[in-house]
Amino acid sequence: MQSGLLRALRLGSFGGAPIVAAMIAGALVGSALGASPFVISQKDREFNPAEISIKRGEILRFINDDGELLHHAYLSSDKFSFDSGDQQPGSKYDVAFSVTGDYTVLCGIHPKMKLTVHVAK
Ligand SMILES: [Cu+2]
Repeated sequence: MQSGLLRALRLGSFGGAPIVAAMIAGALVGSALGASPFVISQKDREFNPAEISIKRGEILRFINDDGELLHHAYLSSDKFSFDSGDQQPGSKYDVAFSVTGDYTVLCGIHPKMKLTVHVAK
């Protein structure tokens, strides 16, 4: 697919070429920086990473990476809330953060687990 795009560039429809070049650049940047969904591991009674900055509408994927422990990610605030329910080992739960703000996600089973989420516009 990429070689097809490059060939189109070389053959050069003058109006379309800059747009195609911008699309290729965007794809490369996206893969280099990582993209939504962003994986949050729950293991050894910690969220990893413990802090993350995303943009509104992007998705966090909570994965229980523990062998035996349940986890239960939740967020309760005036602006935005979610509740994963009890998560079995190996299970995942996706949350789209649709409202900008700074949030603290907690685990209903392990009170010391904290994840700070910054959601920008
Ligand atoms: Cu937990």
